[in-house]
Amino acid sequence: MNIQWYPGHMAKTKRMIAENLRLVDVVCEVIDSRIPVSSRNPDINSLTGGKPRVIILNRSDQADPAETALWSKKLSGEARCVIETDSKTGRGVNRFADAVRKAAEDKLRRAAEKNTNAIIRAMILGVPNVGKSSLINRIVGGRRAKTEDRPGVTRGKQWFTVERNLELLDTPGILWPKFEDPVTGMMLAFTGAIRDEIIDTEELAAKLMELLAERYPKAIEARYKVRPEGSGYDILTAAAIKRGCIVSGGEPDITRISTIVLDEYRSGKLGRFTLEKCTLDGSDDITG
Ligand SMILES: Nc1nc2c(ncn2[C@@H]2O[C@H](COP(=O)(O)OP(=O)(O)OP(=O)(O)O)[C@@H](O)[C@H]2O)c(=O)[nH]1
Ligand SMILES: [Mg+2]
Repeated sequence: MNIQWYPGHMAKTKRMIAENLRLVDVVCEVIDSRIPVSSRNPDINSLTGGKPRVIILNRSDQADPAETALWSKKLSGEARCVIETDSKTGRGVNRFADAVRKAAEDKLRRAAEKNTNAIIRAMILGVPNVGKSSLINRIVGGRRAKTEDRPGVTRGKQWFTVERNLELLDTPGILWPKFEDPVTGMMLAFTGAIRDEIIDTEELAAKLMELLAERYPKAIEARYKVRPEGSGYDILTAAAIKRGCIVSGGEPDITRISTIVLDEYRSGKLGRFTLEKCTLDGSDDITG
């Protein structure tokens, strides 16, 4: 799958992270629980220069819970704290402040020794549409950060005060260099991290169907009343016929069924699916 992206974004990303890094004590890396490999920056370790990190497995409500638990365990080797959240309902978000304080415990201890008050500042980092601003709204209460169901909503950086001693920096979603890798690009497109306008909807839906039919055949069978066999296009075609998506002339309407499948996957109607499985042997460790 060929997804166009502008050149030079890598340099811009590096600059953005470097500039903000000087201002914070903790980096909060927000990951999409459905794609814990593709939604991570492969250069995160070098880019964040050893700053204490909290990993947030967001959208946990949309992922396979058993898989998320495995990922949580695996990623705990890379962060001071890993938490699972659903920023839509707020589930798990109550663990956030403590996680950040734990990550910043060196600074807090030094301040306590000097009898001073330390303000902990944390930067929220992640791919577009993963739920960074929603997470912040859940933490601070209300709808102070702008959120929308499409990538590219947050434009500039913005500070939020959680409590007297804790401040959060919301940042625009950024795509990573590995995004040019076709599998990574596809995973990010499935979940909605990449604008749909630059993607071939039918090709994307066919690829998603193929993957889901392989991983979660029963769910596909139950939802679309089709046999989860053959190519992604074959399954889409069968689903179009079952759903009555037919164009004049009697041909199956692949465009329409493609949009339906992508929407149903993204809204969670199909079920809780993790598209990237966790192996605990370290073979899918992308940060090296
Ligand atoms: N189901 C579910 N939806 C979520 C979750 N977190 C965020 N969303 C939804 O995802 C959409 C995007 O959320 P945002 O908070 O705007 O995402 P963002 O990471 O700030 O996006 P950018 O600013 O564009 O980078 C919104 O429609 C949210 O309601 C979650 O944990 N579960
Ligand atoms: Mg945002």
